[in-house]
Amino acid sequence: MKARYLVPNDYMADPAVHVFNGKLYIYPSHDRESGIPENDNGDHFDMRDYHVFSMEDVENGAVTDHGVVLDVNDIPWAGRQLWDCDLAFKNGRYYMYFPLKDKNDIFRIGVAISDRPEGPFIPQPDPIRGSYSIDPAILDDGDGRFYMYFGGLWGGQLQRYRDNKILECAAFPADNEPAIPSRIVKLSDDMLQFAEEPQPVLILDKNGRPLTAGDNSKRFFEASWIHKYNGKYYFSYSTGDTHLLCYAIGDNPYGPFVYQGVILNPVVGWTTHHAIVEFKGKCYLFHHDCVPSGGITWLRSLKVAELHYNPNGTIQTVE
Ligand code: FUB
Repeated sequence: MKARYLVPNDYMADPAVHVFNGKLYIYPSHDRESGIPENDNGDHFDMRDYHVFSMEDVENGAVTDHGVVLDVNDIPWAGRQLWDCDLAFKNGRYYMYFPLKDKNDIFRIGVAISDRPEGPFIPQPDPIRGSYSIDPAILDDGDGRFYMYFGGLWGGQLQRYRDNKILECAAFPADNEPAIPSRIVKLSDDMLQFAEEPQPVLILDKNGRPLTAGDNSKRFFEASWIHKYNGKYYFSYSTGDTHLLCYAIGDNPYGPFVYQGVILNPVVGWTTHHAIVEFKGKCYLFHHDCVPSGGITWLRSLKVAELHYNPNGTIQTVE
């Protein structure tokens, strides 16, 4: 299949993608031109709402826009910046998890609920207790347990936390120290809170050593995604300042995960972000780039490409 853009008339990024009721649903961030100058905090990514899109066929089919399903003005605790969200389905309800800065400019993760995959979604009055940072990605482990992976460096504020406590000052490890990890946490039965303390997601090299902070073409930066293939857990993520999408494989949701390689080489634009989903017997990589906006980092466009596995379960790099 030839890679293709999905929403040519608007800027959408950070896709989360799921199959519900035999249809494919896309939950992206909605980029816009806010006029805010670009900086390392990502203030220029000032998104204010989410749309939902659906497709019956990835290769040639139409993409249906279900319109605005959640607006920052409807979230009681909102400050600014609706970033990458993800979805989960349980007992007839759809739960949308979204990062948003609160009124103190601290990223927290909120939940909004709908009885339909295409929304609209009604936000809970408060963010999840103990939540922080950005980029929630949900694993439905198929046994009634749901896990959230989350976290992002720099503008995502993960460097401001250690052992789930906020630090007085942001702290980055030295280059030869273990990298700042993404986090994993089990969700409560009602899907509205954490059921435990978040734990680090350890990524090891092939010799069993944790990836270091200086290994910035391999270590975690942001944009967690998790999927299962042949009974293994594939944790994938962006390396941020080196602009790669990489992956690591583990035997259970908590890891450790062993680094395997690159899924997607750098695209046009600073950020790279993705979802991997199987639909109608094929595997797809949804991601974004900034080609249609002429390289404007904060105006990104949704794209899909087919993804292929090698017989040993490794993923072929998409160029
Ligand atoms: O869209 C804002 C941020 O950019 C996301 O949360 C990150 O993953 C990066 O794509």
